[in-house]
Amino acid sequence: MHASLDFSENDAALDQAAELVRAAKRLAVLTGAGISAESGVPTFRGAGGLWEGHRVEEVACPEAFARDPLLVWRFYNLRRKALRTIEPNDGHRALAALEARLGSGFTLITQNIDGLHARAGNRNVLEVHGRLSRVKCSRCRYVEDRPGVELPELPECPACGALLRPDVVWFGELLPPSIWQAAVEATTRCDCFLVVGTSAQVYPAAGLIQQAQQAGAAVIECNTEETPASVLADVVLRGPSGRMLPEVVRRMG
Ligand code: BV8
Ligand code: ZN
Repeated sequence: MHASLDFSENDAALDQAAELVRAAKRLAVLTGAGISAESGVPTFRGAGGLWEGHRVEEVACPEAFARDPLLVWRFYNLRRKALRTIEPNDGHRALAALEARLGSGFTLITQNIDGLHARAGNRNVLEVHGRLSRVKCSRCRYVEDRPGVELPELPECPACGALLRPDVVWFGELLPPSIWQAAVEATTRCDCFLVVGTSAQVYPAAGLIQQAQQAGAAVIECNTEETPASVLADVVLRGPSGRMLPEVVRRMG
């Protein structure tokens, strides 16, 4: 539904954001489920904290997988199937345009596991919570990435026969150390930090926003709602990223 967009209540903020991004030597971006909402991917919070009828903390954790691997696999297979029909939206494409423009001065840190940033053309993407299309063995080091393929209900490792699991970071699990390190480094070195579509409730990712601000970066938030990040932001773009981000890029000239 692309009604003719009235930017009036965001006009000044959009100009300020365009100015800050244009002046940035190093831009770091943190995205959450909200940037994929306009691609039809349900957000965690939007459904009242439910994903396909489950409280995500109850299915996205090692204990749930140990207790009921079938339930967890059904939850993830549903989302893997959805990956086949979703496409990047204009918000993803605006971030790809920013990377094309800024080159190595651009770092994209995403909490999303839908792979849409890579499909939109971004190359330097730090997937701090893993990737839904990738599975790994729960025992040996076997890993495979077969996007769009729905796995049998309880997939077994071809190398050792143990259960395969989604290669995503569950609650209570560590983020991949080298990816997390790169995310922290990009955050503390950037002079502009753009946070898009995250409720800023899941740590340690949400902590990057404060780290950017304390490192002296200008913080821009794009979100349809108020979040804990809003008070940390120098500029707030209160609207859908699929419309706000392309407008920032347009105003950069
Ligand atoms: C760790 C992969 C520990 C799985 C995910 C108590 C206090 C503080 C922290 C904790 C605590 N208890 C436990 C913790 C730690 C825990 C945590 O933070 N819990 C939260 C719930 C309190 N964190 C962890 O467990 C992390 N690991 O801490 O390890 C440790 C330490 C040492 C040694 C060993 C262990 C691991 C966290 C990663 C969990 N995995 N995902 C999967 O996806 O299935 S997190 C998952 O939820 C998503 O990946 C995503 O990151 C998160 C949802 O957050 P958002 O992306 O922000 O999405 P959300 O729906 O919430 O918000 C959407 C936003 O978009 C909204 O603001 C909305 O307004 C906006 N929006 C909507 N539409 C649009 C829009 N904006 C713009 N445009 C639109 N169109
Ligand atoms: Zn194995």
